[in-house]
Amino acid sequence: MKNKASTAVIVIPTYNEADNIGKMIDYLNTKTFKDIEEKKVNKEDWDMKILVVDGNSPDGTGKVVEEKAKKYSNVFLYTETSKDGIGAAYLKGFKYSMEHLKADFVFEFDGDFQHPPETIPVMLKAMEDGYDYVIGSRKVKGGSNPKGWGFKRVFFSEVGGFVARFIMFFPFKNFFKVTDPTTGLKVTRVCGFVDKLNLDYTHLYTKSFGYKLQLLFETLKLGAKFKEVPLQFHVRNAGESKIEASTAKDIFRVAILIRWYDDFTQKFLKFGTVGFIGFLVNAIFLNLFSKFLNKPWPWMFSAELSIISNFILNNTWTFKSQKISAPSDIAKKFLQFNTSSIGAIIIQTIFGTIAETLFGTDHKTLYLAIIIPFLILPYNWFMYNTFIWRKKKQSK
Ligand SMILES: Nc1nc2c(ncn2[C@@H]2O[C@H](COP(=O)(O)OP(=O)(O)OP(=O)(O)O)[C@@H](O)[C@H]2O)c(=O)[nH]1
Ligand SMILES: [Mg+2]
Repeated sequence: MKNKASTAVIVIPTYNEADNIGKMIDYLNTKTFKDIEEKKVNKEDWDMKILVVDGNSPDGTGKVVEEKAKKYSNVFLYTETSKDGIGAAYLKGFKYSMEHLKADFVFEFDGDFQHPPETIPVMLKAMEDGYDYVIGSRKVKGGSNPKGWGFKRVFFSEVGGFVARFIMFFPFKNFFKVTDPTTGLKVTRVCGFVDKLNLDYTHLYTKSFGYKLQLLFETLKLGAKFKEVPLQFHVRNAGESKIEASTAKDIFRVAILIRWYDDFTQKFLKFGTVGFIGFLVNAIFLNLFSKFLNKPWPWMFSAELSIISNFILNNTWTFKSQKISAPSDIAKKFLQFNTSSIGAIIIQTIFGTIAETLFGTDHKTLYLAIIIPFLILPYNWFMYNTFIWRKKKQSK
């Protein structure tokens, strides 16, 4: 039995692209989609559609698309009231593709011939292989920047891309996997990914080009199986560039906002702050108890007090989303927390006592300042995330 063909919608935002869009629609339909049909690169059947999201261009782009829609039944036009930013245009396009065009996959694609149409079948092939999110990268082998780009544009693209990558992902695995975060050529699986994204464009940090970073980050966060294919990026065929002068600044701002507001970052920063408060509690009581108790007791008791402080602050702040509030649960969790913290108390008491024995009792706070970040913090982060405030597994 033949499998049902999947639908892929090539979403093309346009603003004053009258000299390009007609040629692009013809090219896609007569050449690219024919190649796909003839399975030059692909194995499966594809139902290919084109959706142009036009920012009500004054140059008649919409008219050109309307004419083409009469000629080809797979061409659709969505006209915005006015130019609203490329990010907003894409989200409107995604929504329309899902609601009206039965999209299984959506492409982000430029209509000015900067993205070679020949890359489309290659990207679909990756989707056939089970990927959820495939982007065209100028940085992998076989990919390239346009020959005609001046130094300034290359510089901004290279440095901007790297800085964005660094801010958003370093030091985690996506930093190494995503080589070209500002690329414009992408395809995303709808089921489980586009349909899980927030497509209300008012949630974007920017409606302009920087939305690329936000969508990239959010899609990867959904656990998309991701791949890059080489992109030979060209200079535009005709018409004027719409790249805004503020793009570089905007990309930088968006990358920072994405990283800052990410749950993990917030949790980590709060964890650090709570840890620091815990350290202060620990240090104050270590010194206080040392006035009337002999080692190892001050180490042990002050550690216990910092553990109580950490539990309260982490439960009400750092891990608020997984907060435990019923009194019996709190008691249970606190006991569990304390049990898992016994390791921390033991580590601290042993190393503190050893340090005092070897180097004298004058520098207790210094010993503590070394023991906590290097031994206790990694131990706690692991224990908290693995046992205490472990996220419940979400069923897919
Ligand atoms: N609907 C809509 N389309 C836009 C908007 N801004 C840009 N576009 C289109 O989106 C495509 C990609 O835009 P950009 O990559 O930002 O800029 P560009 O004009 O292609 O820049 P060059 O690389 O110099 O060609 C272009 O073909 C534009 O016509 C917008 O606000 N609304
Ligand atoms: Mg362009």
